[in-house]
Amino acid sequence: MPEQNNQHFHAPLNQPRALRIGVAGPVGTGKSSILATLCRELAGELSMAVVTNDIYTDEDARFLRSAGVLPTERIRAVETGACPHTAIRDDVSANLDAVEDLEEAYGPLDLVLVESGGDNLTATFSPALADAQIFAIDVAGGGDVARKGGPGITGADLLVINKTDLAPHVEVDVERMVADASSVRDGLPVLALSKHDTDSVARLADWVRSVLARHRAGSHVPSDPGPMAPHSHPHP
Ligand SMILES: Nc1nc2c(ncn2[C@@H]2O[C@H](COP(=O)(O)OP(=O)(O)OP(=O)(O)O)[C@@H](O)[C@H]2O)c(=O)[nH]1
Ligand SMILES: [Mg+2]
Repeated sequence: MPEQNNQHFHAPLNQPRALRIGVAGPVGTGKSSILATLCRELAGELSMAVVTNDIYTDEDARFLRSAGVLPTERIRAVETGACPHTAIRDDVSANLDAVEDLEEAYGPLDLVLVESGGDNLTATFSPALADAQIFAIDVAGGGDVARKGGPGITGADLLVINKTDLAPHVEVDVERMVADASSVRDGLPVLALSKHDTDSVARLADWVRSVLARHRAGSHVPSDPGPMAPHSHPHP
């Protein structure tokens, strides 16, 4: 999709930079689909760009470009070459470069979405990269995932329990899963989502609008869900 005439897109003059929202979660829980959904819902009212992270490929960026939800040049891929959490938490410079390049090329932007590579339950964004973060789990991973905890489940700004349309096929009680998640989140929101359920998609878009409103008002404070569990990497 070629760059459109986006003259009607503009960020308020007093807005220093776009809101950066990170989307993290285990492999295959629907992160790219969430980005595609948000682009579909919001690109008509907000000036947006996207950064994806993959370990070895630019698969997610290609998926989003082919979905036609944003002008292709507004979708950048970072190939992390290492565990995804490294690039969203330990050394965010490649991601920050990509976000800043997009802002310079197409700014002023309202919203930049950053997709983490699929990682484990403990990977979260550094607040130096993401102003707010969504953590995605899905019903297909099992109803007990919400009880397993980890900083994304307990502390992300929004926890998405995704693919609720599949719940009957995998014998998961969505209400129970939402209740389990809510009980460890100390009042933070939990959203049961399916890309096929327009009401849930509208709630997701409204959540982003509400964070953006707070960001623009200067009242949104990025919070850190916490670091990942202790682990080590072998070095060559
Ligand atoms: N039924 C159903 N399938 C979904 C939904 N959201 C995503 N999927 C499917 O789940 C699969 C994985 O979705 P992706 O969006 O690629 O997941 P991801 O988390 O980005 O995957 P990685 O980047 O590889 O970790 C795809 O086949 C999607 O079509 C949903 O709401 N319902
Ligand atoms: Mg993906």
